Amino acid sequence: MNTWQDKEEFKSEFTKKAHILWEKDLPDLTPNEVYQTVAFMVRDLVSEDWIRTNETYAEEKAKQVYYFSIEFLLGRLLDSNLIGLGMEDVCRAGLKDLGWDLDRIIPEERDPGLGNGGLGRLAACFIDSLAALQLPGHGCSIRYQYGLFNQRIIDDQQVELPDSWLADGFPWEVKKVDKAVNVRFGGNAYMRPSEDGGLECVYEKYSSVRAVPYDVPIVGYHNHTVNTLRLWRAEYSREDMYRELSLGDRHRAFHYKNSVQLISRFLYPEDSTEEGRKLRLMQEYFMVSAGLQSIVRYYKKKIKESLYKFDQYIAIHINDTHPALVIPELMRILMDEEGLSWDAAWNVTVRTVAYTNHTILPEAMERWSIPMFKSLLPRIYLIVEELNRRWLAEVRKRFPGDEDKARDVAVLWDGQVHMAHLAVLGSHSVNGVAEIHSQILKDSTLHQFYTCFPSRFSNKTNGVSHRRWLIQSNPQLAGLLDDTIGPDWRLEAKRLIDVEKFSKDPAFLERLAQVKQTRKYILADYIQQKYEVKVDPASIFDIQIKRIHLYKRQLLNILHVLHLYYVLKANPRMQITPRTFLFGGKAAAGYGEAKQTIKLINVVARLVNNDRRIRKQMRVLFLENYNVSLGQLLFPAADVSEQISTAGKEASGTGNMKFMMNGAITLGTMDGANVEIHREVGDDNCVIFGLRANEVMDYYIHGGYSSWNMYSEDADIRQIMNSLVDGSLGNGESFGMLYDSLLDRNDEFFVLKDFKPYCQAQQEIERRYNKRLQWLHSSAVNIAHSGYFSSDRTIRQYASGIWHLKPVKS
Ligand code: Z15
Repeated sequence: MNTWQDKEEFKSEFTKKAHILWEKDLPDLTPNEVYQTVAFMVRDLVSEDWIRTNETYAEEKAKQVYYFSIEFLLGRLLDSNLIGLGMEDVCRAGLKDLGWDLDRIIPEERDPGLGNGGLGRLAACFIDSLAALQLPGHGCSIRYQYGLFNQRIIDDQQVELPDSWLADGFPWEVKKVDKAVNVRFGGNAYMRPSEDGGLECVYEKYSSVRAVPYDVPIVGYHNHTVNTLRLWRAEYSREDMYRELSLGDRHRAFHYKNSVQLISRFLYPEDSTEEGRKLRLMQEYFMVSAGLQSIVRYYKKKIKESLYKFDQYIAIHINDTHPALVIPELMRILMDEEGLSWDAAWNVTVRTVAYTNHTILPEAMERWSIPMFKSLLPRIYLIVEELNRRWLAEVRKRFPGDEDKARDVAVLWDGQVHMAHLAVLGSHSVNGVAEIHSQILKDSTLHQFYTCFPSRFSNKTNGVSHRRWLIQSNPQLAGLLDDTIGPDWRLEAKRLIDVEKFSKDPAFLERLAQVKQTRKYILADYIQQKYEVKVDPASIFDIQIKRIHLYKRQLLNILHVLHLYYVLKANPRMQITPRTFLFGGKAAAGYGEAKQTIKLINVVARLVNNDRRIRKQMRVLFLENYNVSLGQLLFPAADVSEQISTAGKEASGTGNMKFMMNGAITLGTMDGANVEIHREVGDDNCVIFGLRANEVMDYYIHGGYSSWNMYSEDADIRQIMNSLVDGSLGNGESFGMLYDSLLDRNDEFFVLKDFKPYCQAQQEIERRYNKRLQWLHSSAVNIAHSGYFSSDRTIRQYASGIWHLKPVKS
């Protein structure tokens, strides 16, 4: 069975399933039990197609891509799977007859928070698009027992609570005990002469970790394709544990057990920064080795072709450098286990692997200390050492005496393993995630590599799943679009361009305004229920939601809010269009400035919201625990999308696309994908301000920027800056770390430099908002042009330009 014929069939299946699962009468079920019952029913529906899809791929020997990512930020799966199967209406009607509301059942699912931010959510959109396009592609990652921390705000500050998302079970996973593999750490590795007169590797005294896969179905859109996300869990091997115990050393035995289980216990909470800790390196190798072993095993069992042809059937993609150890690990398997020569193994490896870079921030570039790397992964280190030796010999031959070049492309340098260099060297394809970002890679970050391998470099501008971020998040807008341009856009997001014809049609614009108003009411209700705070649905909803980071400049936003507050205080007669400033996002637990930014937002919020006169004109709110589900409430309700990173710093951004798809107007810098959004919609339909990337670059190279000058020459800047440290924001609060980063450390991200241009851009937003029809027209133009930013377009580009995959009908 892979559908419910009608609601009657749903109800009878539900009754059976609930009885088996809970041994309770239906009226006694808790909402969570209802959720789980429906989830298990959906899994039953999927299983036939899931098996069929795998059989078809194997029978046709279709080329498949494995997308390795240390994060997959899936969000809830019940609703998306119901939509994918086309079963949402039947389910809703059946539940209604039984006395439940699907919209109240859906929130019972806990967000699988197996990611931090953009990188992890991109991976989730990508596997969604692969399945929707019937492309043979699967995800590979870690089944973290604890996802990204839950954020609470206590006394204005972020507090991190553990996210034990698996506590009540996860109905979507299937444990595959028979597919477990071993991953080895530590010990000694050395080369010795082999019988055939060559060299072979001896690897001994290692300890083994059992990697057990948990498979999650990734459901296509109305097409019977079901791909797989394989999540690996680390378990101790009973054998090893009993051996230790039999040797009489209980402490060693339990230490072994605990240290093994730690590998898949926590997701690291850093986004776009790197901590360089041993456990993280263990996680990376654990995922890579387990994933590759299972791919090679599949290849030998089902494809049964020569390993020299591996790349004709298998593509491996690495999402940033975290999985870059696939390169030496594939070399190891091909040489040590399959007997290929170095050169043969290297050819296969390079042709198989492709790499996406997601950042140019130096603090996010992964580097491992050689002593740590070597002691944890001795065999892998030998391979890295050898590939580095061969590579530098080649570079020094081609460019004699150019040691600057050698340094810029070395994998081992200054006592460190440089993962981005490993990734570029061992891949046939390197791409950035937006045009400006890919250009910066070629011009600066990876310039020397670009001169060596120009044809490896390309751009693949990011995208987002219009199924999750429009169909699922905003059914009101989706319905209006169906009424206006027909439903083709659901299958082909480019068709959204047909909305442009209606972008001056007053009747359509009126309905668009109603949809936005409805979504603002829904959000206002949620905020009222959850925080007991009133927001005015008639005000402009101005939203910045993303990880908290200095380069993303939440500071610029909140300092403008503070400035506006002072202006209103000083001019009691002044009237502005009422505005609600909403913020959301998590700060890495160890990132002091980011945590202080959250506190500043909350302190300013109290100042503003407690002022009886001011709060009629503006409100400020920091929403706790921003995650995928909260995003699904926020994007549809936004009027203004804050995308204000320092130009050149945000590789792409993807929230910008979700806002656009939901009809918000971008207020942004010329950074990341904002550049392409601006090109799509034009100056009239977004508001761009601030330094350009080349200007920022010139300041870094030639100097000439002094934030002290900005401070001393501008009274408004002086006022807001002083308030950070003079205790005037209430309770004598002081924000020394932020003050120092802006003044003592010369404002690395040009917050003060861009402050006045940002204030003017905010006034421009207000001017445009008050020309109601023109604003609605802009909103429609944004929706019409958001089709380009569907991850379906991105994935088609990867599939044809990098992976060479073709769709396979299931
Ligand atoms: C992350 O979320 C991103 C880059 C990283 O290097 C890491 Cl470690 C995490 C983000 C970028 O900051 C963002 O601009 C981009 O849109 C996203 O990856 C997806 O490419």
